[in-house]
Amino acid sequence: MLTKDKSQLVNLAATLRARIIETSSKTGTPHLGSCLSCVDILTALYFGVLRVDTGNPQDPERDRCILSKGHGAMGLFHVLAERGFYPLSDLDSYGQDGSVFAEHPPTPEHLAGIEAATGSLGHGLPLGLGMSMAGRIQSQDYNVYVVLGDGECNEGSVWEAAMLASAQKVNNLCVIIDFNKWQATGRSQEVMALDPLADKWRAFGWNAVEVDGHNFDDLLLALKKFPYPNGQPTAIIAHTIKGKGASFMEDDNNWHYRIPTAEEVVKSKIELGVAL
Ligand SMILES: Cc1ncc(C[n+]2csc(CCOP(=O)(O)OP(=O)(O)O)c2C)c(N)n1
Repeated sequence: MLTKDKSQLVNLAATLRARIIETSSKTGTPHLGSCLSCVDILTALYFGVLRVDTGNPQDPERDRCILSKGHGAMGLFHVLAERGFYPLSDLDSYGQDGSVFAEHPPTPEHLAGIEAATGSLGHGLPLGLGMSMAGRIQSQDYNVYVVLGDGECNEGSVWEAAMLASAQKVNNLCVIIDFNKWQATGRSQEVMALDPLADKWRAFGWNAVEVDGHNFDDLLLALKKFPYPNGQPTAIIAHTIKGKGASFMEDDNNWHYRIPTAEEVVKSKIELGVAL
């Protein structure tokens, strides 16, 4: 875990957003809105909570973090580069033929810091649950964090794993839901209603809290309260805005697929206060 104060985290997240927007523009790759909504969640995890060692990325005692909404890989790759898993310049090959930085999904065989190949939605939580149970069986003291999309919560496998996790009292497992209220083709509430989301997790036997997913005080408080002494797994429902960081992308689901022009990159950087 690295310790940074709140203003450092805010500045870091702005820089990461600018880099992500630039990568999308330069490489012509989509899912920008999806990446931007979970930047603060990933920043809080990797710079405030996770016990990972970039010098020993396979340390058996490391915390595990799975970005289950694998289409947000471009965001995760930038966070991992900043955290020191590889040089930022390596990301120049992102999304190109033969690159280990595959647009969708990340693969653990090729890249330090990636715990699971995700991208087909609904698999991160079952995988994370298996890792949590393995840790308990092997008496290893690590935590497992799984970042889910809200649309991803339409997948039945999410709820099957949720049921098993509480039945097994797996308390070293934490889900963070990037609740940006959109999925690829529309409003999550209209495609398949999720409300009341926190109560659904509670009904499945989980601790559930709701936070502002762009507020580091909120995020870190919730993340640091986990694991809870009642022995149950924890769901943090992080209310977020798709496209967060560039006013003209925020809450506009066109940015699930749209690629920013060079002018839009400049405009975003000005708004983010990041040097051009
Ligand atoms: C099993 C599966 N079905 C469909 C898709 C196609 N898909 C890619 S992103 C996406 C939307 C996911 O919405 P959400 O989890 O809310 O993520 P957001 O992009 O809104 O952050 C879908 C359906 C997929 N990747 N996997």
